[in-house]
Amino acid sequence: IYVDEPLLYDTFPPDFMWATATSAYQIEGGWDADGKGLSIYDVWMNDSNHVTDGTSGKVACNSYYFYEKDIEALRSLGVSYYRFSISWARVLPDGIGRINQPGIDYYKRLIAALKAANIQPMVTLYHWDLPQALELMGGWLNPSIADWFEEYARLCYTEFGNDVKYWITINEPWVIAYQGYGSGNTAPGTYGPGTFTYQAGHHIILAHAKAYRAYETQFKPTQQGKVGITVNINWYDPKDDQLENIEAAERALQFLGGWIANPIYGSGDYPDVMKQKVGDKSAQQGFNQSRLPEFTAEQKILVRGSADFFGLNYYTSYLTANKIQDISIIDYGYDQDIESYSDPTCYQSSFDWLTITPFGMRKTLQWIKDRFNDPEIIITENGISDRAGNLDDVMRVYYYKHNINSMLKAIKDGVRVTGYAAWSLMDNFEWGNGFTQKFGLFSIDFTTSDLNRTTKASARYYAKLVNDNGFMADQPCNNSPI
Ligand code: PNW
Repeated sequence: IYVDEPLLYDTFPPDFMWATATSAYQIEGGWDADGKGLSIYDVWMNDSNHVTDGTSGKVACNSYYFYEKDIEALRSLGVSYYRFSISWARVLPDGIGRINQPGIDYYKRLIAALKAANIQPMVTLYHWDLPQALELMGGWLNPSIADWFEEYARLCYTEFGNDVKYWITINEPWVIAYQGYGSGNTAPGTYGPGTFTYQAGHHIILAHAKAYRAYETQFKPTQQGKVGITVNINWYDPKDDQLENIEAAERALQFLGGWIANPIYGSGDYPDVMKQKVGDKSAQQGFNQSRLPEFTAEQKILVRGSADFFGLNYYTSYLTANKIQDISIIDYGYDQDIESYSDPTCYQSSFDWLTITPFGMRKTLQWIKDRFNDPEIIITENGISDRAGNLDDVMRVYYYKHNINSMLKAIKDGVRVTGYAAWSLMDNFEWGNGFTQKFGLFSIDFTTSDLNRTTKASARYYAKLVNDNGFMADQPCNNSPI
């Protein structure tokens, strides 16, 4: 199943987009500054039981005030792009209607300062921080959210679109739908693992498509940018070469990635295997229709082809086996009839779900190319955390070196990867893990008020790689044992 290959010493295409990524709630702070409305994370993180260290993103990296420090760090990396997200409630405190001008002004200052530093913005419209006012109307379970999101997207295209050429509508629909409205493990904490999960996912796809079509028809002709969505996919290998396990691994990938990607980049509809599994189980469970919603013919036309590139967040890989699950449990996870686990021979990070599996990067990219019509792909996140946060972060250097090399191999295989964003620029508020899981290329001492960004070894390594635009055989660090 797995054949290790030596590092490839070669460079990336000349215009390859090197970047780092962050998100609004994880870095901005200023949670109630200058007329910002509340988001579901302001509400959720107010309950210290929801965060392992009892903290919140109220201040975080304080980028609302300290964004110049972020730009200084980006400048020292030499990256040409910065992926950040806009806080919906900062620009539209009620989610729709009333505009908060100071919020608009903040993003204008940030974008202007980035461009002055020769760094292009790559902007995510939605990285999970839904305005609380919209959650009170049902959030992602209300079909009207497609229109609410379109209104918000139009405002952003209007205000920032002359300077933003890459838009990501929504970050990781899987997390929003399953964690937010299924298991209820994160905001807004709604529980409906086998029902709400699919309904939220459905509305996310439609919201994305409406925002894409708004850009395509009214903004693209003059602004000439690209709009995509970011899907999180981890790689699933079968645990052995038995057919039922090979099929289980493909099923896992289809439930995770195909769920969102097949409607948008593939046939315009959910993957067959999902329709079949969820449909059969729903019938056996006594539902009079599938728990997986159906797209109307009109919606399929709206959704199909509604992206100019494929945003991929890739972190890790699992081994997979077929496992027929208990039919009495109504849950997106159980619907898949699989079990999966981390390969114990791979390095386990401090985060339970994340082992270092660079080979999965190349395989995931090839899988996307093969299943979804060879789209342009931008890696919008890839990274690893530790707890100690040492400046001498050799394990992170290893992770980036080998994952980026694996991506280079995929490019040589013919996959159209045009950009890469490391997660994350700096240590930040890692959702339910607070400040205990550190993903940064730069370290921040959160006990100080200046919150200075300090270079880690991984930042120096990444800067060199970016500067070389790839891997030079004569660089000593490229030949080192890590
Ligand atoms: C991403 N998984 O989420 C998010 O986009 C970031 O905001 C976050 O900080 C980062 O990963 C690190 O956690 C993921 O279970 C959540 O495979 C879960 C998974 C992957 C990515």
